[in-house]
Amino acid sequence: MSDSFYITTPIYYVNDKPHLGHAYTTIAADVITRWHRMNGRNAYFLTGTDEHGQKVFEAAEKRGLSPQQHVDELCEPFKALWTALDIFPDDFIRTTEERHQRVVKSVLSKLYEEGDIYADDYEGWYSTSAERFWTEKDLVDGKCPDTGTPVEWIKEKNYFFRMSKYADRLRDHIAANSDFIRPKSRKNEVLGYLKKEVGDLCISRPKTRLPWGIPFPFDEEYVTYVWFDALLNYISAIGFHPDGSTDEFKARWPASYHLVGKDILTTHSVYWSTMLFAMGLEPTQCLYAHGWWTIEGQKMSKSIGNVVDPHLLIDCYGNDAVRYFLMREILFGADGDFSHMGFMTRYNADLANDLGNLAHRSLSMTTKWLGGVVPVLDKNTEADDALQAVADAAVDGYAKNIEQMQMSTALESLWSLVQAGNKYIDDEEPWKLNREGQTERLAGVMRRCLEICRVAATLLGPFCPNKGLELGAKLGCASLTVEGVGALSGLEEGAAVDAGEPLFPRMQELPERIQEVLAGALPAKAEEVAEKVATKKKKKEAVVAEETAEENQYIEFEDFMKVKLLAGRIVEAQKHPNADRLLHFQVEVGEDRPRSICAGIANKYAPEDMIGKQVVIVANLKPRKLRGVMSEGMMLAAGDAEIEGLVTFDQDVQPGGPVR
Ligand code: ME8
Repeated sequence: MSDSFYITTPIYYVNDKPHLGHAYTTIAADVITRWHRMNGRNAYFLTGTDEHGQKVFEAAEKRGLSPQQHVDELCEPFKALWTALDIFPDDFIRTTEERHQRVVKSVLSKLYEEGDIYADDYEGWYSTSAERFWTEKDLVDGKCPDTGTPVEWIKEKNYFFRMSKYADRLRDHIAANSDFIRPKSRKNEVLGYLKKEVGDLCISRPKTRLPWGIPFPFDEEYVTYVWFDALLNYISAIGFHPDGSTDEFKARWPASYHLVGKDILTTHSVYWSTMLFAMGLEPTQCLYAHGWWTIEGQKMSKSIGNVVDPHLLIDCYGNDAVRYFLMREILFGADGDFSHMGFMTRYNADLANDLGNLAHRSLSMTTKWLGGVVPVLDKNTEADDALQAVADAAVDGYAKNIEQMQMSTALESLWSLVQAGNKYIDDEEPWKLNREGQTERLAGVMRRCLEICRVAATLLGPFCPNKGLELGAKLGCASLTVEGVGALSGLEEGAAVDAGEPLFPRMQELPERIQEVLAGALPAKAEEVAEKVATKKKKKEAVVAEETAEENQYIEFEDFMKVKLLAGRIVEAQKHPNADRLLHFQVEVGEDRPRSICAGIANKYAPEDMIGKQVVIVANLKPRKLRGVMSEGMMLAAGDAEIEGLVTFDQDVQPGGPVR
């Protein structure tokens, strides 16, 4: 792989504020850039704003501003959003900038001189909303096939780009380069489009109709078609000029990836590639068309009022969680639905539970039992070797997938390790190792858990840069390097660890602001959500209570008080008729008759030695039959599988008296 990696997003129209869709493409570009940088590659990431054209002109008119005032204002929310999402592009290009306009004009002149741009009369159906001409047969019910809006018949002189001249070369290029258009299904779509005859592209608009655009250098009556202008941003930003480009341009072109939504694949694959051919440049290495987000099952639209403001998500969920969700929830290339419940479910399952629990358990046990420093590894057992194998496979799967733009699958691969880490804790039972004083093994087990946290912190970095670093800091890890990341031995022994606050606090219900927005925009949805939240909340509370009890090994005093412990005196004892392990007793507990109780202590005690012994029994356990004999309580004893000794009293006590 070449050292230079150049990735772009579409440049977004400044006819409105940025929304979730814009955030999606730009987050993806940022994640990939971060990954390549982590691997020491010379990555360059470009985004920007598309500031000419009909849509922007109309938006400015609506606000009563000059187009320039309007675009100067509206490019700011895009820049601000990228900062809020911790996205730091290397350059942000605006098509109204002089550096861009200069290149567009030079390209127009050059191609005009070379005959690839020519003037002709044009007649056709013009759609203002789609900003293009259509033929009679393109129309659907006499309307624009793209936007469904009315079209008007226009005859006028225009300038054309000789796109038809390069159509065969494009067909050949697609056939010879299987990775040029991805995913594959999109490539087939473009090939289908190219089966039809490819005409020339009308690239001018008379100033009388659209005064807002880059004027033609050789005909001041015309401005450049917004797409011809906008596509050139990918090369104007990095120093292309038809009369001589910069060294930077020569080093970076062709771009590694243009990330685009599926809506603008044709313009990129057909218009842009043929433009590049005409300029004597190589096409981009890969056009990656991703899918489309719907919102709570509906198309995102201003009229429905369901346009998602990314700032609301950032404020309510945190920018790392938003980045994680968008990258994890759908495969890059497929369509997907954004719903707040879906967000909460994934957030809780992946971040609060899987990763949050692993980190919290590993760090708090290390703090409690091992002095809060990275402990020493012990010799690998079979289970440890198996864990290392999972780590190797997870890291390998992550790298392969992220290199292929499969961010969701990469995260899935990382999560296989996080989940294996949680299972390792359950299997190795560090609390038992601690109880039994097996300090060396306890240290080894905890060390491996912390190592998994390090792998997660490192590989989470491109997706959740803040949380990755935060987890790294908790592990006493000053730098998280990707080289050799999967070896479960990379932490610094003796470094101080810090459990601190949970990385991703569990969400019990949707934040109030989100509930309000839902209620305002989609009342039915809000009701449905409220209902789902209530049931989920109940279920979750039960799970949380259970988990907390298990995790902390603490119970509330009231819970302890529910257990009825009584002093008892054994009055009869015999072998259990059907089980060698069990003895069967009659125990006096101050009731009108002794209780029948079975206990698994036959390995330690003979029945005849038991008569008269004072014991502690759990008196309110639900009675149950043990191998055919009713047991109406449990006798307390020390030991786990094997009984070591019965709990008795050092003084005579009254049978039936409470034990606290
Ligand atoms: O098309 N789901 O700009 P634009 C996913 N200026 N992605 C979405 C989305 C959704 N619902 N909605 C928008 C333009 N996007 C031109 C581009 S490039 C030389 C010129 C994303 O503001 C997606 O990347 O309409 C889509 O391609 C882009 O926003 C369209 O942004």
